Amino acid sequence: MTAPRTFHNFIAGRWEPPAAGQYLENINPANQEDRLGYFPASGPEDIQRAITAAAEAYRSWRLTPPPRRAEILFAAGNILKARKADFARDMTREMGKVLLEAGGDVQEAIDMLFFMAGEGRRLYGQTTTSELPDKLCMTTRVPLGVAGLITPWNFPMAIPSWKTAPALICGNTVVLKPAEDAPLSALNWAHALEEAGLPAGVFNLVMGDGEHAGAPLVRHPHTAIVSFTGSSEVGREVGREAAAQFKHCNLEMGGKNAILVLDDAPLELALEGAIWGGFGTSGQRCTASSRLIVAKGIYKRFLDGFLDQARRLRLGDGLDSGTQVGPVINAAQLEKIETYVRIGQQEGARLRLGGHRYIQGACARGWFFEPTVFAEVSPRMRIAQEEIFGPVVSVLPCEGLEDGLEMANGTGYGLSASIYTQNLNAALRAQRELAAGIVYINAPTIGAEVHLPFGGVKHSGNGHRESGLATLDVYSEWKTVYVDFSGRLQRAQIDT
Ligand code: UN1
Repeated sequence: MTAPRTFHNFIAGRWEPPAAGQYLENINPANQEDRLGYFPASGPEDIQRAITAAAEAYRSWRLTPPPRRAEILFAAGNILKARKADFARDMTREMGKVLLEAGGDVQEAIDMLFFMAGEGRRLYGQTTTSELPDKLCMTTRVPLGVAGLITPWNFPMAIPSWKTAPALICGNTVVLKPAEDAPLSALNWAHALEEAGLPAGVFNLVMGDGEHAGAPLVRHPHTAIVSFTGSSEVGREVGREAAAQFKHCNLEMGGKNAILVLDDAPLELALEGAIWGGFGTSGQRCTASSRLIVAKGIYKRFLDGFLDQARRLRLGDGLDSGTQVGPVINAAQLEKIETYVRIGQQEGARLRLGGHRYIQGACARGWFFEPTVFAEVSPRMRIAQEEIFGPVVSVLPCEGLEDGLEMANGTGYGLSASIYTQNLNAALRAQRELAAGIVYINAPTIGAEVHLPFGGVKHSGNGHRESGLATLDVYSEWKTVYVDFSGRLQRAQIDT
């Protein structure tokens, strides 16, 4: 174990201490004795400096040809590839997910860099005809200015990459405020961009909490776009503030994602998917499969199998190769999960597995919670409606496809959803009817790829998408250009 170090913000190409000299300690959630170091507890003054630097850098970055911007993103992708193992280790230490998944998180950032770098030579617009002679019409994407990005701790490199890479390729400059529970991965991300040769001020990193660093970033009149991933409650505040100033605003929020298992589902496949979707990242994904809606003909066999597999999951430090489920992020999250377990019991759901903190052996030094399964959950119960963000899965019996779809759609959220069936008609009906931004067929509710749109309906989002080409619409806007080479005044709609 290394001695705690002190880390700094990255502003205008320099690593700088926070103005007020305050720091937050970053602790390994699997072992509170393992302290990763002190990271800036920044405030409005630091945010102001970063926005000033980003606004200054924007003047030349916006005019840098996109293929040149792309070269830097490609270089950053190669740096991440070379350091993937180290960055994954840092990630597991700071937020707990098992090493294999942390490697996937870094990989997602690599994928995003390469995908968006490719866009540097596309960023296609439209060229079209005119209703008038000797006239050409076209559209181009233009950047917005300074992008304020606020990211969560559960995908601490992937989500910063989802926002940073498209913002940069479109020609914006960036101020990133990562979650205070996982600043080291954001710092590694910043190092990769710096080493890749990004000009000073194009990307700035300001660490700290939401209240003191995040809110000033959203409120500042010079952030032209704000992009936030986190809870729906905070998202609502961000959206309000952005709306008041007519800023572009991208919100990615919670989920209460359902897997629908029909009677004809391939049982082993469905079980494997439900375990991975429910307990991967200790259930701390916005796409976690937190509800299993199971048709009555398969309910008993499915539940028995699920309990059996969940019981055998190995908890521990994510750095140990045998570990399948790591800790949860912090003590507050542990308490929140405990509260929901009590709520579920009071509501009359049957607690069939887990329900307690896990304090065996070395796990006593961390924030672990047993994989927890509630059965006979009914759709209106709070444990079937509210996002818990922990290793807690609710199993709901249903009659079949129609009933199951109604239950799946019966929450305020709509991020991802899934169905297991071998019936083609049922699968295709489900993909149409499921009220979710992402639908999986014969796979769990997690596993999105960077070249496809990611985001949800209802309280899970605000109509935008991250990833895929759709994200370009968040970080640019269209300019429509009419070129009249007739040499005379031509009046649209009139001179026909
Ligand atoms: C999240 O659920 O918080 O789809 C993000 C996935 C990942 C991203 C998940 N690629 O599982």
